[in-house]
Amino acid sequence: NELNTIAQLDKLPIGTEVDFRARIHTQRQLSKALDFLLLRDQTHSIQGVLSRENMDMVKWVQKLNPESLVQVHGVLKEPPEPIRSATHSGVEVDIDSIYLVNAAASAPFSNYKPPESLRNRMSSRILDLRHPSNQVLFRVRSLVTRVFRETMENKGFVEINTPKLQPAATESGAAVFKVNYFGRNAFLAQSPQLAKQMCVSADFRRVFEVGPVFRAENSNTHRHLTEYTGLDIEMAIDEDYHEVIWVLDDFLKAVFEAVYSLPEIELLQKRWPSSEFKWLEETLVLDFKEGLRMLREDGRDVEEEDLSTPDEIRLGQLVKEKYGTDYYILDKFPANARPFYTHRDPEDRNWTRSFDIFIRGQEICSGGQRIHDPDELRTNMLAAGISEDGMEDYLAGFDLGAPPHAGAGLGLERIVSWMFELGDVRYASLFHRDPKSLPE
Ligand code: ATP
Ligand code: AMO
Repeated sequence: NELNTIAQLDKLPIGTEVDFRARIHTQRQLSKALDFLLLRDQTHSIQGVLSRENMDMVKWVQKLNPESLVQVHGVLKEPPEPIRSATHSGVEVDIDSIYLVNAAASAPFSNYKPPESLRNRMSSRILDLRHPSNQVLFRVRSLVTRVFRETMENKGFVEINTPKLQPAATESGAAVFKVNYFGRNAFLAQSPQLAKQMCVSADFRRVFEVGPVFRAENSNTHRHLTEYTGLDIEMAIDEDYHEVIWVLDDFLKAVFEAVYSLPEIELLQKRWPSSEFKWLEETLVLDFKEGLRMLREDGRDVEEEDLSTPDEIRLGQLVKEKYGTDYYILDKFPANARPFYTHRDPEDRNWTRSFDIFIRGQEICSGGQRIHDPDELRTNMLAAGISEDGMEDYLAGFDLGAPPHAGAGLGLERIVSWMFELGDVRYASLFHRDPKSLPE
């Protein structure tokens, strides 16, 4: 007989004999005659009742630590005062027998009342991940990736896996991890930027990747990881780089729809309460210059170079007030703020054909049109102080005639963290890496 999940027990008639596996969440001795066990599986819980007629069994169970994995045989019964919720069973189980599947040693904290601080929780990440809110969070993460793959495949994109060991830095600006490659220097990819452009030069037309991205930035913020998961796309464009924006817009709207209609989402929101996420049927694309104007009108002293993080957050609030959306696109960034491969605006070369995407005032994506003219690209690299060493294969693609193209990269942890206002990207990373990770 297959074991039931706790969620399934709720749907069976009272009096049914059931077998299921669960962890001991808490134990309470509330009356002289009975012991109560709160039993938990991935996302659901149920109350188990042990009669004290079998004192040997009661004493044995009392010695088990919370988190111990047990297999229960019992009969479903109506509780005196049902406390049904979406994830707590409305029925109880009268326990006939209980077997220890595997014992848990004494845990550093109780998942019944886990600590609130990130640091304390991360001190025992496996225990923390067992918490139902995390079980849901990582299903959400998986769903975002699935929607990404589905959307891109439906639009004729090919999934690629680009090398993470690179001969040169792949992203100007972001710092790079150096590794010893048989006595030579190699670098961990700071993005699939060069390789995905090379695929377009190779006439793949439309490509996407889900893969690790390494950044050696010593940034101890709630938004920076040293290893994160990038969702990247690159495509040949017919007329205009906004074709990339509309692909991403379809993807993100499909994510919002799918994620906010998950039934277990309340478990996530119980732990991380967040305001309702609003988006418009027709996505707002705001010019960077208009963003600057809104910030200045608000009394902020902003430069034309780039926006600081507090400026971005304030702009997010101003956009929300004016347009009623938590999701928008900021378009046509100044050239100073963008990497060497970014296509300039031919009308005014201080500006570019590039954009960022924001949710709740926080950046989740950067993208834009790329330079496809080899001479212009070499001139830009020289101006940016980027050596051609290690870039030969990349540049060869342009010398062979690359199609006009555009693309973008999104940070998976940032999408999930800002959608649900987790407050820190570390929560959305399984075993996070930041500048303080790894023992000395
Ligand atoms: P990008 O995707 O372009 O890398 P980002 O969100 O990672 O964007 P960066 O351009 O890398 O941002 O970093 C610039 C912003 O990060 C600055 O505005 C600064 O506020 C913030 N920042 C970076 N490092 C730190 C730090 N150690 N402490 C606080 N803030 C930091
Ligand atoms: P960028 O450097 O802006 O652009 O990175 C793209 C997206 O990746 C996420 N991100 C991060 N997430 C967690 N920790 C970090 N340290 C971190 N740094 C960046 C953000 C960001 O928007 N090659 C370009 C993309 C392109 O033009 O195709 C690039 O890498 O969500």
